[in-house]
Order: sequence, then C-alpha cells, then structure tokens
Amino acid sequence: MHRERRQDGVRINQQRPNAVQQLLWMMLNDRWTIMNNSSSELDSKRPNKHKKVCSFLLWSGGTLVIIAVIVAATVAILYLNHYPLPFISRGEVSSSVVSTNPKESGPLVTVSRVADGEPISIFLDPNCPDFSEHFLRWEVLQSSLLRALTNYNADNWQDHGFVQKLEEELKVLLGHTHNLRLEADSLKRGQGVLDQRLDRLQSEQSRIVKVMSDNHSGMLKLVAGFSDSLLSLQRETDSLKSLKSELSKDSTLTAVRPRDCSDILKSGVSQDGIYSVFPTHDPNGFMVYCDMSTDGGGWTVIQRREDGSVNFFRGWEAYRDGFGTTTGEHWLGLQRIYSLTRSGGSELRIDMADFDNATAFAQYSAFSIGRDSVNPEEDGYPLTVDGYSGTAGDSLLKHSGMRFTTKDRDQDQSENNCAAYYQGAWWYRNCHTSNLNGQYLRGGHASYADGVEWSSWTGWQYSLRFTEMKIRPRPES
Ligand SMILES: [Ca+2]
Repeated sequence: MHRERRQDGVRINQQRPNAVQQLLWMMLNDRWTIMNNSSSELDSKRPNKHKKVCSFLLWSGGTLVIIAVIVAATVAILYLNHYPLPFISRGEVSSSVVSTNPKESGPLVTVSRVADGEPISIFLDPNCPDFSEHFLRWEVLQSSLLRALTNYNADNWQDHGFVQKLEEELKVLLGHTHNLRLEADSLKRGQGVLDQRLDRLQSEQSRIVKVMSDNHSGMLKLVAGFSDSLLSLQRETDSLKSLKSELSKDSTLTAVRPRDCSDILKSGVSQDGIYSVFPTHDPNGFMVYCDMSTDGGGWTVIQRREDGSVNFFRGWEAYRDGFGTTTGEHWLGLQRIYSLTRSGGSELRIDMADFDNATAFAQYSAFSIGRDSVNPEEDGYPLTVDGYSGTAGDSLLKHSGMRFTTKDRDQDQSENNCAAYYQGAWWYRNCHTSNLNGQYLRGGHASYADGVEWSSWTGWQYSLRFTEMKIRPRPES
C-alpha cells in the first residue's frame, strides 16, 4: 500500500509544478530544524548514539508517510473525482470536493458535495482564462487539502506536530492565494472599468459616425433638392420654349394672313382667283380677286367691267360698301379701297380692252384714297394719284385730289352732279377725263362721255369692253 502510493507520488511529483516541490522541500527543511532542536534537547537528557539513529529512522518513516498522504490526497482530488476519498467519507461532516472535468465540452471545474453528490458546475472558457477563478480553484484545492490533513488522525505525537505545521503553512499559502485572488479581482474590476470606457468610446464613435452619416444624408437631400429644382427649371424652360414656339407660329400665321394679293403671291400662290385678304386697318378681311399674272402679279382688283351684267349706276352706300360679283363685274367699295391703300405706297394699274381686242394699260406709281382724312367717308374718299406710265395714256391725273361723287352725293367741282350727268360715279372734278363706272354702252356710242370712257385712249364716245382697276404695294425702288 505504501509502495503504491509512493509510486503514484513519484508520478504526481513529476507532473506537479516546481513551486509545489519547493514548498514540500521547504516544509521538510523546517521539520529538520525542529527535529534537530528536539534532538538537542533529548541529547542533553539522554546522550545515546543508538537512540539518535532510531529517532532519525522514525522521523524519516513519518515524513514518508506524510508525503504519501499528501500525494494520495492530491491524486484523489485530481484524478479520482468520481470516487469519494475513504478518510473524508469517514468524517461526520460532509465537505466539498473540487475536481476537474475530464470531458472537453463540460465545465472545466466541478465542485461537488460529498453528502448529496450534487455537482455544482463552474464553466471556465479556456479561450478566455479568468485568473480569479483559477485562484479560487487553487484556494478551494488548498482548503480541501487542509481538511484532508485535519481529518487525518495522527497517532504519533511527532506526526501530529508535523501535520499541524503543514496546516499552518497551508493556511499561510491560502492567505497568499486569497490576496492574489483579491488582486486578480481588482484587476478584473479595472478591466471592467476599462471595458466600460471602451464601450463609451465606442458608443461615442458610433454617435459621431451617425452624426456624420446624418450630415452626409442631409447633404445628399440638399443636392437632391437642387437637382429637383434644376429639373423643374428645365421643364419650365422647355414649356416656355414650346409656348414661344406656339406664339411665333401664331405670329407667323398672322404674317401669313395676307393683307392683300401681293402677300398671297409672296406666300407662293400664283394662280388668279378669289382670296381672302386682311388689310391692317380691316382685320375682319374680305374677299378679293387677285391678278397673279399681269406684270408680275400680286394685284388686288378693285373694279372690273367686262359684260355690262352689273348695274354701276348706284348711290353712295353701294359705292362705299361695294357691289357686284368678285369673279365678274364689281366695285370693291370705297371703304375697302381706303383700307388697302391707307398706309400709302400703293400703285394702281388699269388694264383696258376694246371690242376690237385691243388692250392698253395705264399705271400710276402712287394711288390712295382718303389717306389724310380723319373720317374718310365724310371727307368723300379723296383721290391721290401720281406717276403715270403705260400705253393707254393718262386720263386720271386731273382727278387727283377730287372727292368721290355718286348720283346721290355731289362732291365735285361742277355746279351740277357729274355722276348723275354722266351716268356714273367717280372722283369728278368739273366732270371727267375718265369714267370707268359709266354705262356699259359696248363700244362707240352717240351720247357724250357717259359710257365706260378712257378719253386718252378711246375718247369720250367709246365705251370699253373691258376695264380692270388693280392695286398693289409699290415695289421698293
Ligand atoms: Ca356738283
């Protein structure tokens, strides 16, 4: 039995740290000192050499027994945790036993009560060693060792003294361990405070990061707002552009709306016919016949005689407002002629034909009626004409400055009504050199100057087959 325990003790001693060996050797040396002292006392009483050898042998045997007991207790605690130690179980008071857990997954240290056998597990994370727990375990281990020693009943008085000394040493060691554990706890608390400060730093950093992120997102929102504003501005600009385009289209249409036949000709239409014109001073407009072929075209016809189908011997209102058929014989009307020529700069052309198919024309570079009148109708639509050219000779210049006279409104310089007298309506002076609104008498006639007369071409007794008065803006010279 002793031999086995010694062998175990050797094996354990080989595994124990050097500190434990030093502790045991220290304790042995102290014992040597005590034994030497007592030996000295004994020697003084009984100076016997044989007895000296016996007591040394006895002391050696006791020491071996104590070492064996310590080793056995250690072995029992570390490796036989599942089997209660015999000398502990003999004790009347149940005590705790500390053992390590052989399983890797379970708690590293198990504290179990021998009486009820219920283990109290303490888990120690091997990756994060808690030195305080290690110290605690060491303390418990030492306490257990101390109890084992206390429970050991030494028969020999020398063994008893040795055990007591060992107990005291263990108590001192226990005190040191306890202090170390307290220091470890303090360190741990310091670490805890450090952890808290680190946590606070971390939270502060998180807060700063959040604030920066908020600022960043605010900047992003600002940029997005700017972008939206720019987009809406772009849309507004596009809308304004389209509106401007529409407006310019309208103004183009207004420009395209012909003031007269020359505008229609400029727009690319070159066919003779009836068109609507909208003079600047008569925006409602009216229908006219356009001569697009004679002398470059663009002529607005204001009077036509060709077959005598229309009665031209009419009163003031008829001549003011116009009559006849636009495609045939007609008088456009003084008010309309006024509107067309009011802005000035018009030229007049009169094409004529007799019944022998002879033609002639008279052209005037300036033509207008009522141009300077505040109320042209009240003023009688006075004629302004100048700048003759042509083949029919001038039969109109003498009428320049004359008011228009109808059979019912005498505004001529004759003591009679020239219109009534010569069966027409014209800018009569002391009557006329031309009478294009006279009776359609179909060529030569016996009556005097009361037909469709152009005196400079056919005299006063030849009523023309065809006359056409037309105006257009005077070309820029
Ligand atoms: Ca008169």
